[in-house]
Amino acid sequence: MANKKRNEFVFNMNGHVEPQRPFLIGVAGGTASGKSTVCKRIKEKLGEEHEARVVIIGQESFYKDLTPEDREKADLGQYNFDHPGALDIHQMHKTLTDIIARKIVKMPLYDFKSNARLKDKYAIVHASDVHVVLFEGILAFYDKRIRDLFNMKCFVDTDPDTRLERRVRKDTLEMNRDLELVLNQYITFVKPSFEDFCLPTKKYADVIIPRGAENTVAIDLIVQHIQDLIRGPQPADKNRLRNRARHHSDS
Ligand code: UZR
Ligand code: MG
Repeated sequence: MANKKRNEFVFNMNGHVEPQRPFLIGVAGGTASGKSTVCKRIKEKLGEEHEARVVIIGQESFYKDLTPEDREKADLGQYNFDHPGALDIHQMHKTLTDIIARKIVKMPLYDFKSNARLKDKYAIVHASDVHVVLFEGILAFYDKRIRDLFNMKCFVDTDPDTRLERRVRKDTLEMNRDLELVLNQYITFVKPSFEDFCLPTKKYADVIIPRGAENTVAIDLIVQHIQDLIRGPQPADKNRLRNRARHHSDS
């Protein structure tokens, strides 16, 4: 029964039935804006209410391996993790295109505490039976080739003071980092890079989510929209389309 239902998932965009590729959603926004939580909520709702299989991919999986010198800098809060150059954009693109092609994809896992990929640990995504992929990161919309892969683009727009407060709490309480280093890194790298590389990509968003995860209305609307695309036109819509077509051919 569950399988039958899953086979019925066909994405219908602008009246065209697309071949069954996963529906790819990009979620961008500044650090600590609530991107991961927004994705989690969307995943929970789609899973619980619509039996959709949803995978969340974080941009941090694509941080480049650091050289010993960069590692030293990172430990002193002097490495810019917010610059596009810190990311392996090519691998990011390849992973997403492989997922679209329904391949089995091996993704590195990242550890924020050690600023490094976990050794010999991967997340395996079986893209053949995934319905929706949420890709989240500060620079999710930075590269045009990656941007063009998304069926839907959301920008989580949370007040910068709130983001700073959360960033400081996370880094000091959860990561045990030194407050002075955290604030220094924020003012030297995080804030300027946000303004240079993240904020300018807000214009590409289809949906802007003010306040992030607490915005349940926006999240419900997004989930509803995805559900409509997943189900394709319902009988009532089909009748309406048929009547409209008849009307046009009569006139
Ligand atoms: P999100 N970051 C680290 O602090 N350490 C790392 O090894 C990798 C990333 C931070 C980075 C960035 N800078 O702003 C943030 N800081 O992760 C992006 N400070 O992650 O989008 O989840 O906030
Ligand atoms: Mg995050």
